[in-house]
Formats: sequence, structure tokens, C-alpha cells
Amino acid sequence: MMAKNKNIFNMNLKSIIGGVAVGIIAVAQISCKPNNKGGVSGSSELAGDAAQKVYVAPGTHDEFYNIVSGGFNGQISIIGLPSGRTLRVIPVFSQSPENGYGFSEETKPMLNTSHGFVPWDDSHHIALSTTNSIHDGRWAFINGNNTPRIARISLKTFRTEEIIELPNSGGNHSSPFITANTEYAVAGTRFSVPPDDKADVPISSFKKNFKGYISFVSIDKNTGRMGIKFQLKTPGVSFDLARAGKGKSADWFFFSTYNTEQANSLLEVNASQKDKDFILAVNWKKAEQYLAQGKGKKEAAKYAHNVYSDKVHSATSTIMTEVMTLDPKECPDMLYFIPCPKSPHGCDVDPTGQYIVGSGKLAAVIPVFSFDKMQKAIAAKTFDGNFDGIPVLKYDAVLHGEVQKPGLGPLHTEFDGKGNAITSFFVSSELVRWNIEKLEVIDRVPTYYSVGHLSIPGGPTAKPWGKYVVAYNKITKDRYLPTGPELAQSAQLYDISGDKMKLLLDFPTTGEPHYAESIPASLIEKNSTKIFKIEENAHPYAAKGEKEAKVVRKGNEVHVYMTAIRSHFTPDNIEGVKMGDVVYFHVTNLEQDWDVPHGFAIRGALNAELLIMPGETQTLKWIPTKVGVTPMYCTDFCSALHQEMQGYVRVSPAGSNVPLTWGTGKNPVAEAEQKVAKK
Ligand code: RUQ
Ligand code: CUA
Repeated sequence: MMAKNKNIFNMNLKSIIGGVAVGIIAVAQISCKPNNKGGVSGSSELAGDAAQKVYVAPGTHDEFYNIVSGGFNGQISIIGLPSGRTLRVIPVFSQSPENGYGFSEETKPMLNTSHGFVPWDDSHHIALSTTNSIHDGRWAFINGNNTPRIARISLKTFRTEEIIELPNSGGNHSSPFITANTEYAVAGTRFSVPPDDKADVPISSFKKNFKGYISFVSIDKNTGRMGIKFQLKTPGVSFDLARAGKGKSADWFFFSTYNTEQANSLLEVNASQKDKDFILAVNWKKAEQYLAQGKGKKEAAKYAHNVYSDKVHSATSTIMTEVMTLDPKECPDMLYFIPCPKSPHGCDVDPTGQYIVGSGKLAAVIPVFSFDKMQKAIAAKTFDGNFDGIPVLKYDAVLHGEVQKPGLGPLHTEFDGKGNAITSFFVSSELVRWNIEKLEVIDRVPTYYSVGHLSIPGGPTAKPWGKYVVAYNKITKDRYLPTGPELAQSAQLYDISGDKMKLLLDFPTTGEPHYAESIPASLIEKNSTKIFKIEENAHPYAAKGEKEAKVVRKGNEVHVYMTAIRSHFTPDNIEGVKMGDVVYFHVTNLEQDWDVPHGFAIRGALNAELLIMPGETQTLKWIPTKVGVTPMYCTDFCSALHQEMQGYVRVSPAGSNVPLTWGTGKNPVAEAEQKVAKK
């Protein structure tokens, strides 16, 4: 595989680069195709002590949390490094029948949008919160690409706490990227679109009517609460990726763009015409100043803002109707374009904040820009004209230098904290390490196959933790046992502590991994939530003890205030439910021990189960469809008598006079009859 890649690289580099996009795509397809027969293609690249280096003995913990986007599964995987063990999958934009996220009454509002309930999305990029551009272990952010959204996940509960929708956006790809102190999560639209409130325009009027919106989503220092502070209305180009500056460049944000041709059809050809697209440099501090001066304009918009509370164990969804926009035409010295060769994808800033690396998917070199030179060029007005009124800086004036012959199809770059960068190459399927100052390639290793993103622990921050790099591969033909037409994507772990990068481990992933970040376990594990305190449970339907358990009828709604504790539900016998009723099981888990969830499922429910954590209340809605007695039970093996944790609901025909009764450990109907007899 490697030899073949090298061949393609050596023979075709000159002829391909500068050729048409179609040529590159053909090569991409050829080179991705593994030609070896067995599953041992990587063995010659394996470090001799690989097994030892990734062995995490039973009962001991991994050194890093690896937080990985699940791509089209709309979830996040939590993986331990170096073992590659999957610890948990967190549902974010997708419903999860496994635990009831997006199915329970409490969590449904999390997936509300201006389009209604959207139970899925396509997630690409993780951003971990930072203080002074260093991981602080508080939150993870992730984008929803399709119905543009940003989610915030608590790294205490490992749950999705908040989702905000982005108006005036289509394909929220360049997102979320955060500023040094997590002041903002930033989101650039991949598809330029006409403004939402003036959207009925001919597609052919792209150049005139379509805009590339960039949203600045503010993040509250203490609570993490998000809000769209403002949107920049930039020219109609596609935003692909981005990074905030650091240190001296911390006031700036850098976005890669493509389709500066502003094509609206057959982009494969039409958006690959120009020799150079742009990196957009945004001075976001300036933007804040313009806002403070009243330059912002409120525009009508419609977007959902959904927040989950651990106190009421429920989410709310609010539809917002306005957004603040800033027009660059009225805000000079805020935006600059830097020319960048051939359809840049990744745009990454080194730990010092001095260097900005652009990765042109179709480029033969990796250009590295200098922040100092950019400042000088701005001061001296070293411009190459303008693009839609925004000054274009002269390429040579901003360039630190180019890495020559790095590989084919550069996508993303991370940093090892020792003055080196590692770039992923999709087409030549390899990771390449190069020195940032000298722009010299120092090492390369193959990936199996066609790496997309890569991740070094702390790699995008001012303080890379180094030690490993993980390659996230798109193609795994022949790497694992075949599983029919659909094969897993994969991650590969390499040791980068020495001069040579060494392959250690190869493991399949859940969903398609796009970007991931890794963070030392020590920054997270001590803060992990173990239980929710029952006395702090403010859910309006909580039963905080078995004495509070009850069943209440409100018209045709039946509310069951149910408790769960090893190993029974209260009540576990319910009668008097009728056809036409809507039953809400509000189940409170009374346990106050770590790792004792209870599940709740009932036959014929059209949603999912609930998995209720200690001290928490969650609600399952059930509309009986048949007269008779329906079993319900706990789904989580909670104790030796878990299998006994069950109950029955009797459903009678509409209009029947069976009284509403309930109980546990007694016969509720007999009891009710006794009560009636006493009176
Ligand atoms: S992208 S494989 Cu959606 Cu982050 Cu580069
Ligand atoms: Cu509770 Cu099983």
C-alpha cells in the first residue's frame, strides 16, 4: 500500500497538480483502493512494543479521553486512549432508543428546530472549551451540519445540555471553533444562502443575493449558556473550516473558503477553476467594537434555542425571532482575505499563534502564513485588489513559506508542541510530520486508508499534550472481518514521542469519525457527576419517595408518578386506564448510588425505553392500543432480582367504569373495594 502510494505520489504529482479536479478525484479513487490481500498490511509499520504501549491493564484507566464526532450518526463517542476502548456514546442530534434521549418527554425539546422536530444530524467537529487556549475540561461543542445547529455537552455529566440553531445558514460545516477563552463558538455556513427572510430568489441570482454568513455564538463564562451575539454577512463563498488565533493572534479568526468562483452548479468543476481561493481573517474584537458603536442591524430570523436543566431534569425549547447582523461594508478593517492555493480545507493555527496553515485539497504545497507579516501587510495596505469590497492581501506579503512536495490531498494539520506540524493526506493516505519554522518534511507514515481528520491530544491548543496522533480513516477495506456492504470507518493510533511516528493500534469506530479532540483524563475524571441528588430534584412530576407515588387522571390524561428502586416499581399494578387515554409514566429513580440506573419499558410503546439515572425523573408517553393487561419492566440489570422488577397496567374499553387504582405489594382493586365498603 505504501509503495503504491509513493509511486502515485512521485510519478503523478506534477502532472496531477495544476490539472483538472477530475484528475485528482480519479487518483483519489485509485489510491484509496487497497491492493493487499490479507489483513496484515500494516504489520511492517508496527512498533515492536506496540502491544505493550496500548495495553491498559484490566481495572486501570486510560490516560486520555478521546472525544470523537460520530459523523452521520449525530452522536459523540467517548474513547479511552491509548486502549481504543469505547467508553460511551453520547446522543446529541440523534434520538437514542438506548436511553430515551429524544424520545422522553423531557428530552424531546432538545431536538426542536424552526423546521419542527429534527431527530438526526450530521456531526463533524468537536471543540473542547479552553482558557488561554489551553484545555479546561468543562465542555465539548459539536456542529450539526444539515439543519444548522451547535450543541454543548457537559464534561461532568457527559450529556447534551444545550442546542442552538443557526439561522441564515446551510450546511454548518465550518463549526464549531472556539476563541481562546471560549468567549465564542464560531460557525461559518458551507452553503451560501439568501437571507432567511428574503429567501425566495432565483438560484441563478447567487452572486447578487447569496451570502456567506458567519455566526458568533457567545458562551457564558460560568454556565456555558449560548446565544447568537451576531452574524457577519460576508460575500457568497463556502466556508469549510476555521481556527481562532492564539496569543498575539487571539483577537482574530481564520476561515478557509472555497467556491470563491461563486458557482451554483456542478461545483466539482466550477468551484475548482481558480488557482487560489481564500482564507478569511476576521478581527472579532473589531466586530465587537462595531457592535458596541451600534453598527449592528437586527434582522428577522427564526431559530430554536434548547436548554436542558439538571434541576428539573427537562429541556425547554424557545423559538427566537431576531438576529443581529454586521455588514462588513460598514465595518472597515475587520475582514481581510488571504489568497490560499486550490480549494483549502483545513485552516489551522500553530500553538504560538504565529503561523496559519492552509491545506488546499488540490494543492501541491502547504502554504504557511505568518501573523506578523499579515499585520505588516495590513498596515502597509499591501493589497491585491478586493473581493466584493473586502481587501485581498498579497500572497507573498503574508506567506511564511510553502512546504514542498508534502503529499497529495492535504486536509488537516495538528501540532505536537515541539515545533512540528502533522498534516493528514487523503489522496496519498498518509500522515506527514514537518517542521514549522523550516518548512521541511521530517517523517511520513501510511494510514489505512484515506485519512480525513487527525488528532493530537491538545493539538489545536496552545499547549499540545502530544504523545500520540490518531488518524481517522474513511476507508477500511480488508482491515477487518467483512460485514457485508457496509464497513466500519476506523481510527489508528500512532506514537509520536520519538523521531519516527509509529503505528500502535487500529480500531473501528461508531459512525464516521470526523474531528476529535483528546484531553488528559486528569482534567475530567475528578469532576464526573455520579448521581443527581434526589432532594434537589425539581421535576414537577417527581415522586421523591414511594409515599409520593400516585396516579392522577386529568381528563383523558393519566399521570403515573412512579418510583424505581432495587428491585420494584411503585406502583407496579395499575387499573382503570381506558382506551383513548394518554398515559405519562413519570419515573423517578430513587437510588443514590453511582452506576445504578433503572430502565422502564412497556409493551407496544411507540417511542423507546427510558434509562433513568439515580435521582432523576424521566417521562415516557404511552397511548394504549389494545384492551387488556400490559406488562412493563426494568430494562437495566440493576440487581440480582432485576428480572423481578416488573408490573402490569390494565386497560379497559373506553367508557368502562373500572376505577383508577394502583399499588405495590397489595392488590389495588381489592383495596379500593375495601375502602368503598368502609364508607
Ligand atoms: S471535514 S475530512 Cu467535515 Cu472536518 Cu475534513
Ligand atoms: Cu431496575 Cu433492573
